[in-house]
Amino acid sequence: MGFWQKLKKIYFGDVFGSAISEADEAFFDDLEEMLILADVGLTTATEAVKELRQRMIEDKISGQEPVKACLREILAEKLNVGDQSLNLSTRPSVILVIGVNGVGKTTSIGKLANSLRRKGKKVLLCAGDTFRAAAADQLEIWANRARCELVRQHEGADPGAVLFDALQAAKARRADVVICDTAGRLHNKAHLMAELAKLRRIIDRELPDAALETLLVLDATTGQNGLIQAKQFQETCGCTGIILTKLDGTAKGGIVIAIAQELQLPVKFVGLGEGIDDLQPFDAKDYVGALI
Ligand SMILES: Nc1nc2c(ncn2[C@@H]2O[C@H](COP(=O)(O)OP(=O)(O)OP(=O)(O)O)[C@@H](O)[C@H]2O)c(=O)[nH]1
Ligand SMILES: [Mg+2]
Repeated sequence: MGFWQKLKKIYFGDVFGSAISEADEAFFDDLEEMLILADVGLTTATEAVKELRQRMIEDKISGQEPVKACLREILAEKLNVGDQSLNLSTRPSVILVIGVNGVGKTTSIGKLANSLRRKGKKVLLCAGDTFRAAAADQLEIWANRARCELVRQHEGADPGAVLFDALQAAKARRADVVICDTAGRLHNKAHLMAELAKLRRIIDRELPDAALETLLVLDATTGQNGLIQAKQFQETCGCTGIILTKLDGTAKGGIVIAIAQELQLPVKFVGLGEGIDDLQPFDAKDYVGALI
C-alpha cells in the first residue's frame, strides 16, 4: 500500500481541517480543486462535491472523520461500474490486450501470465504484434520468464493467422488461458482499428463459448487524454476492463475514478513498475481508503 499512501499525502493532506460543516464554502472549493488536480475529471469532481454537501445536510454530518467517511463512500460508489475480477470461466478463456503504442501492453501481459501461471493456470501467449520482429522477441522473453508457452510467426505475418494458430494450439494442448498481444495503434487509424475488430471476430468464430476479456491498456501518466483514445477502442472492440499502467510514475491516481465514470469500465489491474511482480489487481476499497 506504500504507493496509495503517497497519493493521500500529496493531495488531500491539508483539505480536511478539524471542524468541517455543510456551510464551509472554502472546504468545498478546496476539495473540488484537489479532486480535479488528482485527475478525477471536472464533471466527476463537481458531482462528488455536490453529493457530499447534500448528504452532509440530509444526514447532519460534520467534522473531519465523518466527512471523510462520507466522501469515501461516494467515490467508492463511483468506482462500482462492473466486475473487477477476470472472467476465466471456460477452458480455454481468452484475453485480448489492446491499446495505443508504448502504454505497457506486452509488459502487462508478461506480468499477468506469470501471476496466472503461479495460480496453477496453463497460460499460452499469442504474439499478435507482428508489426516488428522485436515485438515477438520481447513477448518470448516474457513467456520464458513467466514459464508459459508462446505461439508466434514471422515478422509481417497476419495477426489474425497468428491468433488462429494460438487458439487451435490452446484447444489441442488444453490451455486454460490464451493471452493475445497486439501491436500498439492510434485510436484514429481506421484500418488498424478494423484489424482489431477482425481479431475479435476470429475469437468469436473459433471459440464462440469462451469467456473473453478484452482489456484496454491505458498509461496513467497521460491522464485525461487517455480517455479519448479509450472511447474509440471501446466502440471497436467492446472492452471489458482496463489495465492502468505506470501509476508509479504519477501521483494523479484520481484517473481511476475518471475512467470508471466516463467509460463505465472497471479498472481490473494497475501497473506499479517494470518488474514481473509489479501488476496488482485493483482494489477499490483500498484505493479509496488511501486516497481520502
Ligand atoms: N514504470 C512503469 N513502466 C512500465 C509499466 N508498464 C510498462 N512499463 C514500461 O513501459 C515501456 C513500454 O512497455 P511495453 O510493454 O513494451 O508497451 P507496449 O504497449 O507493448 O508497446 P508497443 O507494443 O510498442 O505498442 C517499457 O519500458 C516498460 O517497461 C509500469 O506499470 N510502470
Ligand atoms: Mg508491445
